[in-house]
Amino acid sequence: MRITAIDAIPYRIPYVKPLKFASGEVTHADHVLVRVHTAGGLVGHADAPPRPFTYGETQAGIVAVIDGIFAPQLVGLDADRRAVLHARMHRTVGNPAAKAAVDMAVWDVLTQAWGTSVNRALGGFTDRMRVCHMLGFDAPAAMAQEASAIRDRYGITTFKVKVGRRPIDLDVDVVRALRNTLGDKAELYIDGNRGWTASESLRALDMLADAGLTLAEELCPADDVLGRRRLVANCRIPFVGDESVTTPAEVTRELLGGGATAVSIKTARTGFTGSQEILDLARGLGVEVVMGNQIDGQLGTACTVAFGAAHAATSARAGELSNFLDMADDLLTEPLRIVDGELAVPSGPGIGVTVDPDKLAHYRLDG
Ligand code: MUC
Ligand code: MG
Repeated sequence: MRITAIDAIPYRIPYVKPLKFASGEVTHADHVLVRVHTAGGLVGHADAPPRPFTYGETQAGIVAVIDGIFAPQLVGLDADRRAVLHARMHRTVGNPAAKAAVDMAVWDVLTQAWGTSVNRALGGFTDRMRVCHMLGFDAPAAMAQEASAIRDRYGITTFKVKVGRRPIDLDVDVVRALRNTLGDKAELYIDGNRGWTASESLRALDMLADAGLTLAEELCPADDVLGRRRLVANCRIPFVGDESVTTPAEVTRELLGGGATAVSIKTARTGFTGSQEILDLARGLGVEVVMGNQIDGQLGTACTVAFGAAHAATSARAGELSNFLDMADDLLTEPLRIVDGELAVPSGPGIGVTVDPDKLAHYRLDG
């Protein structure tokens, strides 16, 4: 099944509720839809969300690297020769979201051809995951109100709270307000996106010792090597590496160097192939994983749940699968639905979803 063309289509959909966090802010989904066409007529889809504040990629850069480098390297190759495909893409350094989207679009088209779903091809452990909702910066009362509205409407009881502001009391007050509003049974964890120093992080964790947090993610930069090691050594809950662990080598370095004790897996940056490598590595090293969110739309979220539900370790805890709820619209013909706090893997072949041509025509930026 020969690859005949690869499209990189920039599009823009506004957010109803912009997401703010320590390393940046997202007001629009300025993403790139990647399509892989094959000789038999099947087409694979995936989404590339540029996150300049995390990986340096931009929307124009993703289009340029796919159009200018990856497509010429890959058109003509049989889609099932994924090892060749990866060897060619990895001649170019960086560009994780662009590479991940090509990888996932190829998996989409291959599994369609094989008459199965990505979820089943990867392991098919279960067909659904519990959902965690990510709460961006706001005042304590507003964040508590948002969380209770999400819980009441979608049955979600796990929340990742963005922290990393100064003074640290602001975020400490947010966590306290959430615990008071949601009660003891809600799961709460925090993500600093490198906003605090190691000492600020330790102070915040001390102040929140009785808040029942289950995870702490990227509270300070991994590049503050000794400070980070001291923080992680003194953290009583798993310390999740996110933007510091985007490749198997980084995972190994951070885990063995004491910079993290758990790993966030994001299909938006490692695709299905790289996410599988990171999952196997994390399992081999005996650390917990969480399915993270790259502030994905519905197509990206469908990829996360397809992978997360495919394995026991990735479906053990709630996955970050709901931030598409903050968007004004999306590209799919059938919207994803969160019911009783769970998201089911879409049931179609491949990734299981279909892009609506009218919506794409409306939101695409390339004419
Ligand atoms: C997260 O977990 O950090 C914010 C920045 C990014 O790259 O991903 C999001 C969520
Ligand atoms: Mg994070």
